Amino acid sequence: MNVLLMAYGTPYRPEEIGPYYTDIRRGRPPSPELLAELEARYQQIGRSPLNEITFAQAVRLEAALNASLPLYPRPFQVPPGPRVRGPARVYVGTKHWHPFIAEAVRAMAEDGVRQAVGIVAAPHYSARSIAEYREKVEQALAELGHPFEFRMVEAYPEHPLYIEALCRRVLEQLWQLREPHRALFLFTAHSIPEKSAADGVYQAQVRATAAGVARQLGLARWDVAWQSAGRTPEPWIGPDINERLEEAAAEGYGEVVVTAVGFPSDHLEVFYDLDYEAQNTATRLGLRLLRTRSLNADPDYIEVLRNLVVAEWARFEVAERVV
Ligand code: FEC
Repeated sequence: MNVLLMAYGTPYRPEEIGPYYTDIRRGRPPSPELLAELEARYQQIGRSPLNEITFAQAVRLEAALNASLPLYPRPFQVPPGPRVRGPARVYVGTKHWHPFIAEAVRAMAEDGVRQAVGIVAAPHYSARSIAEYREKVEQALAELGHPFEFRMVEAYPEHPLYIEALCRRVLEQLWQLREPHRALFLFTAHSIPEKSAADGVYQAQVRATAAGVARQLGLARWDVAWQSAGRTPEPWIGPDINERLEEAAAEGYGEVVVTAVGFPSDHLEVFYDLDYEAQNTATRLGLRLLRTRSLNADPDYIEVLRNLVVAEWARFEVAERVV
C-alpha cells in the first residue's frame, strides 16, 4: 500500500520565507512590506513546527499501517533483498515548500509505485485546499505520463474518530474552566475568499465538525469563527475570530474555549493567529481564552488517517489491487 500524505508546508529557514510566500501567491513575489510582515510573524512565534509534525505523522502512519496490514499477502516471485520493509509506504508531499507534492510524486514513480492513495492533513474540502492539493498531484502525474493510479480521500469533517479525538481535547479544557456552563466554545478554520466559498460546502463541513463535537459533549453555547484571512483586498468569509471575541465580550461571556478544527497540526496560524493575536484580543477584552491542544501526530489522529486510507485503498478494483 502506498500513501501520499500531504500538508501545507513551511519554510525551514528564515531566508526561505520569501520564495515560500511567492509560491503561495502562485509565483507573484510579495511586496517588501508584505514580506516583512510575514517574517515578523514567524519571528514572533520562533519557528513553525509544521514540517516536523507532518513527517512525524507520516512515520507513525506508516508504522500503524504496517502493524495492521497482512504482512505477506502474496508469495515473493524473487528475493526481496536485504532491505526489510512492510507492505505500506508513506510519502510526504507539501503544497508550498519542499518536499513539494511534485517531488513526492516523482519519488513514488521512481520507486515503481503502481497505485497510491492521497490524503491531506486538513479535514475540510474547499476550492483553496483539498482541490488544490488534488490538482497538484494530477499535474505531476500528467507530467510524468501517469506512472500510477491515484485515489484521494476528499474530506473527513465528521469521521467519528476525528470527532472523538477533538472531544477528548476539548474535555481537557472543560476541567480548566471556572464556570463551564457559562463559557462559549468557538470552533475555527482557515478563512478563504468569499468567491472561493460561494457554494457553501466548506462552511457546512466546518460547521458539521463543530456540531459533532458540541453534540457529543452536550455543549449548549458554541459557534464557528474564521481565522487567518489573507492579506488581499477581496472579502474573506467571516466572522473573524477577533470580531467574534468582541461579540462574545459584548454578550457577557467571561471565558472562551477555542478549538482549531480546520488544522490538525500546530503551525504559524495556530501559534500566531490564535496564541498571540487572538489571545491579545481576549486579554484586551477581559476574556479568558483557552486554546484546545492540537492533534499533531498523536495516536488518535494517526488512527483517523489510517482508517481513511485503508478504506480508500479498498476502493481500487479488487482484482487490480497491488500491494
Ligand atoms: O506554519 C506555516 O508556516 C504554514 C501555516 C499555514 C497553514 C495554512 C493553511 C491554509 N491556508 C489556506 C488558504 C490560504 C489562502 C491564502 C493563504 C495564504 C497564506 C500565507 C501564509 C499561510 N497561508 Fe494559508 N496556511 C498557512 C500559511 N492561505 C503564510 C501568506 C500570508 C498570508 O496571507 O497570511 C491566500 C493566498 C493568496 O494570497 O492568493 C487562500 C487554507 C488552509 C487550510 C487547509 C490546509 O492546511 O491546506 C484553506 C497550515
